[in-house]
Amino acid sequence: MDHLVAPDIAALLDGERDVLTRLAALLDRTGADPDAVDRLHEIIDRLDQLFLVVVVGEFNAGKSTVLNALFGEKLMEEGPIPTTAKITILRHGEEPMERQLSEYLVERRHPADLLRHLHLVDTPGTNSIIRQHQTITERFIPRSDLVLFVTSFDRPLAESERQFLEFIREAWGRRLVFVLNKADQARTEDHLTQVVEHIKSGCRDLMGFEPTVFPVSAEQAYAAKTAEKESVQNALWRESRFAPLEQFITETLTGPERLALKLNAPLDAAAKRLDALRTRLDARRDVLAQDEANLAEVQDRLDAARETLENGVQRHLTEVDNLLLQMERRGVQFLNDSIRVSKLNLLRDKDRFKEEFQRQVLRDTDRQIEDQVTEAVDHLFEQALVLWQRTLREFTERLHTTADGAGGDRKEFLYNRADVFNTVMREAERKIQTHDLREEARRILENAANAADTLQAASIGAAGLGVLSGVIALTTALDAVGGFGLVTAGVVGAAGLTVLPRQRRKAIQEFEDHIETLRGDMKQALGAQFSREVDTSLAKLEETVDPYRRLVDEERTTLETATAEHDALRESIDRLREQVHEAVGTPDLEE
Ligand SMILES: Nc1nc2c(ncn2[C@@H]2O[C@H](COP(=O)(O)OP(=O)(O)OP(=O)(O)O)[C@@H](O)[C@H]2O)c(=O)[nH]1
Ligand SMILES: [Mg+2]
Repeated sequence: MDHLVAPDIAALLDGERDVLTRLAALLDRTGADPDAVDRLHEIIDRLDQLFLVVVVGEFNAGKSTVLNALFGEKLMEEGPIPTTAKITILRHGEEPMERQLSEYLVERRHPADLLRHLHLVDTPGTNSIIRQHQTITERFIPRSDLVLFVTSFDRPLAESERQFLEFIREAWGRRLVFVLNKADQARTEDHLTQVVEHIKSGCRDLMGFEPTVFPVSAEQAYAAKTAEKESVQNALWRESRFAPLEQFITETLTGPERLALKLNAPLDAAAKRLDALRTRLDARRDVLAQDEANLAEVQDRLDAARETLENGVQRHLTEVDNLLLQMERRGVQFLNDSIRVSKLNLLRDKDRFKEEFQRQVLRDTDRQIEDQVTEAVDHLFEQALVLWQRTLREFTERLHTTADGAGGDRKEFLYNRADVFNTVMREAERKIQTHDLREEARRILENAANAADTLQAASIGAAGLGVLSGVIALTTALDAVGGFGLVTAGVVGAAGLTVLPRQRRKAIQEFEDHIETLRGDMKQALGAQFSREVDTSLAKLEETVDPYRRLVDEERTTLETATAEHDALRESIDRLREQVHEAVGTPDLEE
């Protein structure tokens, strides 16, 4: 483009190329619509090409006729049905010729001087039943530098046009001027003025600015240019009101204004895409905040779960202690009843004494303790599962509720999260259900027994008998009995009889002391074991949330990086806009 070779302009174009390239990369990284990214690349490709004016509008509005009137030649096919099916780019060429550039793109060369300064583009009409026409045209909008929006007198600013305008202006920031065609259909001047005002106020409400509107009759303008008689030409030309539009295209758009438009167009597009990105990032940040709240909630639940689980276990540990207390009571009773002169036979028979002790005192206390521990383990896992299921169910429900209310990208995003969480939930259940409770209980008992054995180092050579309660209780009992030397027959004589009450008291005392120690040891060892068990269960549950946590961490990083890049791009655009303004001014197409 002739004007664009100046070095400062070239530098501005480089700046724009850089911004657009960075933006395209950012959009790509943040999962934007790939079509939008393609459109940005097309803008980049066109940066240093000739000014591009695209004529758009609904089918039958008269776009092709406007172009034909401009050239005074039937370059484009006209017709009362959806007619133009391809984008046609009019470019300068000494010899008229036509070639197909791609499936929906035709290039037509024409020697008109105007085309040395700009490219004009005819497009398929929107809002026809041929949906493809609209798609073809929409795809082409972003790379335009200026849009001529042709609407017709018989249906100015229809609802479908409103949507298309939003796309042109809000999605891509294209600048536009209106051509109100078929002005010849207005019965009075007043009618025409009303329609022009209608378009202006409609635009003000819709897009916040009053556009330039050219009311014309393209048909009359064409007829004027092709009429034989000069008088007819002049009359028709005046009636067509085509002159201001022609002047705008051939003078304004070939003057300095064109450069201002040309340099601002890519910045406008970039700013709009950045706005859209911002909206998406904001939405994702909302979701992230929810995710973070959800994770915090899960953590709170786990903390609360710890208390519930520990309380549950505690009940069983108290029961174990009760069993030992009952055994103690029976033991005291037994020793009290047995260490008497009347029971000398029993005292002399070590085996029988042991047997009686076992029958009356120990009974099946060891089995009962084991049952309690198994129940505690059972309870622990059951509780953990219930708590976890509840937490996850609530969580998933919340995700789905949010996702149902959300649209587009965000919906998909939330469903992805719900999926991750469903996987987490299944995994948690699987982990919990595959626990072998008996096995777990035995492990706890063994560990507790080992701990208790170490504490009770004095309780002699009884290791290896296996079950904790049996080992310790029996050892204690034997120790208590053996401790005062009644077990050998020889010792018991006349002297022995006198000391019997004292020895009874001593035996009971020692037995009570042993049981006391045993209770303390049991409490400590089992308590420690269960506490560890609770930790492990909670850690396992926490682990199952890890994929989700990682997802949230990743998303946080992505959003932080994208936001920083967004802000940097915004600054670059603002800076470039100032530089463009200083170099070539700012286009003003509004009234
Ligand atoms: N009364 C009147 N009719 C016009 C005028 N301009 C065009 N027409 C008629 O409107 C119809 C559509 O004109 P086109 O130029 O083919 O319209 P288009 O916008 O290019 O339509 P598509 O290519 O289908 O999108 C034709 O029948 C034209 O003759 C005008 O100024 N006044
Ligand atoms: Mg057409």
